[in-house]
Amino acid sequence: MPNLIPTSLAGAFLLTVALSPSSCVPTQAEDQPNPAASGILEPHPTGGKEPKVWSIAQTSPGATRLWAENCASCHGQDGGGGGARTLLTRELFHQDLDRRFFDATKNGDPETGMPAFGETLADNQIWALVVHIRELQGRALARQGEGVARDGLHRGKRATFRIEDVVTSGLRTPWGVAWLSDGRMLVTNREGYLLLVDQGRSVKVEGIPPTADVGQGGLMAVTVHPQAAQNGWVYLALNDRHPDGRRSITKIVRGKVTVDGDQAKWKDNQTIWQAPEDTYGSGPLHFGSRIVFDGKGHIFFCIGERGNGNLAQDLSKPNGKVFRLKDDGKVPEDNPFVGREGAIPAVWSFGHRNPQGMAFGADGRLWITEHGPRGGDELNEIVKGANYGWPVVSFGIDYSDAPFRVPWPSEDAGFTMPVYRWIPSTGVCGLATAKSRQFPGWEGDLLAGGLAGQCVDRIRVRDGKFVEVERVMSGLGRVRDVALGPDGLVYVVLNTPDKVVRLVP
Ligand code: HEC
Ligand SMILES: [Ca+2]
Repeated sequence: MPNLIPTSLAGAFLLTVALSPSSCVPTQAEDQPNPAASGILEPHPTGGKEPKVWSIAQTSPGATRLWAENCASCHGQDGGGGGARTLLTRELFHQDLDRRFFDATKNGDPETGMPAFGETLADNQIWALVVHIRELQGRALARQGEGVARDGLHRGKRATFRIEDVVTSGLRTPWGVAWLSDGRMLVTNREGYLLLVDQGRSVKVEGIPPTADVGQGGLMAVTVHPQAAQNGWVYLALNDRHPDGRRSITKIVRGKVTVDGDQAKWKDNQTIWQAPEDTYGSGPLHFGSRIVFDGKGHIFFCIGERGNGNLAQDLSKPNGKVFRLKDDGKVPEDNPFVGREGAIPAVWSFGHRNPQGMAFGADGRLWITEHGPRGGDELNEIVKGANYGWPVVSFGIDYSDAPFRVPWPSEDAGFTMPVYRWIPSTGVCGLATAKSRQFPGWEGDLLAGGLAGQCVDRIRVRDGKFVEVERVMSGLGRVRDVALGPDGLVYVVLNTPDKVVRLVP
């Protein structure tokens, strides 16, 4: 049943949203503002069945004010306690307690004296308070020097390494790295050029297709075919400009890099995937886009929702999707939406916000990191045909501090939940799997870069479940990509300063 609408919240207007798959917000034109981003979602008519509902306050004070007015009297302004025990402990920071915190705030606990707020606060306001607690904890618990070198050495829990510069000039917002079969490194630069790096010297690869350098988009992923020694194919994800000059979207191409003396050239260019013409968009946000091979003749790639959250739920739009194709661009017949009317047949999974990292794990599972709103960054295991929930559910709140959603779907919504979520956010970006004799202590762990967080987090997952997280590097710049080199070293692509470094054990 819908929650009671509290009268005590001056000026707050509440709306209940049924979380069933059909509550997916209606599609809208690419150029309109994103209602999900502003926290406004169309109410869903509660059909015949009575679905579980979360109450959503459409307008609300920010989480900081909600905390000051409702919670600080007992928990302290900073969460350190007073009338209650401190919330600022490592044990209470664990993601497994998200639901316990939400339920405690909503339902209270007569035994401890924690009052119930389910009658006076909407569910998304309660969740915003949990995010606020996590942000207070994050600030208080940030270990001084975590991930930072002392005497030039990073001493982590399972590895000790130093950081070495690899490329320090000629880069402008470097985005991705990959290695040709002869060991030479390719680096994409977002504004639209590809560099070939050979023993510290770099040359531009001439003749790659033009890139639209728009906001967060431009030349993005570079990936080399696993059989490149035989076939030479290099794949690029680039922002392709529509002939109208105003709109653009990610396109996947492949070509071969040939070297002649001091010159490097892009040859035999082929388009592997191009979006339907009417889906090119003008927004500057959330492009994705990474490319990985599964070793079975397929590529997987991803595209962000371009600031239009609703389109992530629309299978006829490329926004907010993971795609799967044969390496030559043909659609595999066993893709989940082949034959579904209106659906783009290359789609493999949907309901994503901004997937900017992608990697196969040591056990063959496919992982993406998804840049969420404030507090909603996610690590997701990608499963055929699954819906990852954006923008209907989210762990994040609005950047303005306003409540947004509740993270959990109703029992029947069928959303796939993240295996790990970052609260506070790191601006999660590139992702790699540590499969290297150089880092035996990290074997099989995921290495996730963070932009705003300027960090690399090592995440251990086993059998698809979260085990532990450690910040292994921090404070050297915005981390755009993490990759494993052919030498077994971990390469990190930094922005501001723009450079490529590597971790040497
Ligand atoms: C009247 C005092 C009081 C107020 C007001 C209050 N709390 Fe509490 N809260 C407590 C006490 C007492 C506990 C039990 C913890 C303890 O043993 O100190 C508690 C426990 C909690 C817990 C559970 C921690 C755990 O270990 O699971 C959460 C989460 C929490 N409060 C959040 C809030 C939020 C959010 C608000 C504001 C909406 C709030 N509290 C307002 C007194 C209060
Ligand atoms: Ca999600």
